[in-house]
Amino acid sequence: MTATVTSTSAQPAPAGITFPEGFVWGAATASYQIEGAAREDGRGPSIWDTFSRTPGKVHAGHTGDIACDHYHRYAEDVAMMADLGLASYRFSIAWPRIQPDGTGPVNVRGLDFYDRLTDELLGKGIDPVVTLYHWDLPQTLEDRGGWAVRETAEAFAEYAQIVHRRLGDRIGTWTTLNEPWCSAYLGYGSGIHAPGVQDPAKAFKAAHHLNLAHGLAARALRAAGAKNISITLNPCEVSPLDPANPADVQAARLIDGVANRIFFDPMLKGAYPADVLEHIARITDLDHIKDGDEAIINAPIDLLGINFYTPSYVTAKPGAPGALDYPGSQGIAFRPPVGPVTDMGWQIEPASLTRLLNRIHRDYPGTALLITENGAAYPEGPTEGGEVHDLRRIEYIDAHLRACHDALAAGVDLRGYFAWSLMDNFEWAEGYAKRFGIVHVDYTTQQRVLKDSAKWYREVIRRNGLE
Ligand code: IFM
Repeated sequence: MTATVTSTSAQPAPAGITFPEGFVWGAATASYQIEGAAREDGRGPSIWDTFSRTPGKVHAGHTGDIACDHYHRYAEDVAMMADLGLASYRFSIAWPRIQPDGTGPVNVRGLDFYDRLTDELLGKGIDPVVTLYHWDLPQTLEDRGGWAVRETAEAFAEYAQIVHRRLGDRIGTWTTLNEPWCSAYLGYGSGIHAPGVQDPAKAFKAAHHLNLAHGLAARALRAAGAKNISITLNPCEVSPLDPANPADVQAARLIDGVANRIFFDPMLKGAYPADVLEHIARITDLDHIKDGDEAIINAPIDLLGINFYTPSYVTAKPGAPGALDYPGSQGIAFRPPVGPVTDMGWQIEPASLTRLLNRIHRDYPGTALLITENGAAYPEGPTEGGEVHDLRRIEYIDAHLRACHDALAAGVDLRGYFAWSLMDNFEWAEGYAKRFGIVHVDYTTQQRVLKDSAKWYREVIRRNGLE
């Protein structure tokens, strides 16, 4: 059965659209969120094992110990991907499976798992897109300072080479990091993610060392023969609440620097913006940024992954405490969401994605883009008949695909779209309480059920477009 997208407003139904030939249709997951098998086959502990065991950090004390048990059910999951017609699958590799201590001895059984998964995908004609780091840092590295120290960036480049040596003959696309914004600012700024540190200076040091890790790994992968090298960022379109108010415009510029340009500019232009460096210098010295670092971070990439969910609107508000995940944002207030929101409380504004893609195209010309994540959390579960009617998710994805198409029409070099997520999973601090999957997972039985959105997405892929 194919779900029909019905408009909830009085607007006429939107016209059908077709995507360019070769547009890549995929779905994405991440290791800690789905694999489980947290203590199997020599895997070492990660910061998320520690964090999720720390009382009060994760909803209801949930952990990724079992998650979707994908480590054991990967073949069944790949068959499901094939049934959906996915051309590509984006997954991440758990560093602690490969080097349980983050440096030193390699755990071959960890590599074996990704070898099996890769072969299973290729056997079904699905192109594997690998992310080397999606937040599960080996705990030993955190004990030595984590992303706040330079050694972690150097260790990451070594780990990248180890994985490439084993899988480089079969993996086409290599993504270094997923969303360094989250690792730096949620991990070391607000502390709502592992390792749970609240220290603005460390947050900025982490941002730089993540940038450096990307550059060092990109260089090493290129030297080893990798062809398609990328990073995934989660840029946010930050708008002034009142565009006519210079103070609001200045507030938006500051947040844009901390959220976006601190990553984009060294990677794609080879230098941190002056205003961002000035801002960081108000919080910590700049000794952690060494001569030559920006050139390393500027290593050429072939593709830039964009994860998009929601926009931000900010206003200057003297006395406002600011947000810990935007260090130094005192005096700035974030407008609460307006209009419809997802189960995460995130405002739904597809046109913001079009504007964001156009802006990246304008400010960083020549960069090929891929939507590596987009989707929505909604709670719908199976009816008595065993179906999951998640119409709101279909509407969300439909609207964001139209936004992508608008960007394509404006000349943006957008190569594909990956739905987040293939299946319900461990949503970090929210545990299993938030469901992003187009496939429903019953965590008691581990049964997978295609939601209406998955059946609808299958038709979108088949048609290479929307009705
Ligand atoms: O689940 C996360 C994913 O791991 C990274 N991007 C955002 C998703 C939804 O919060």
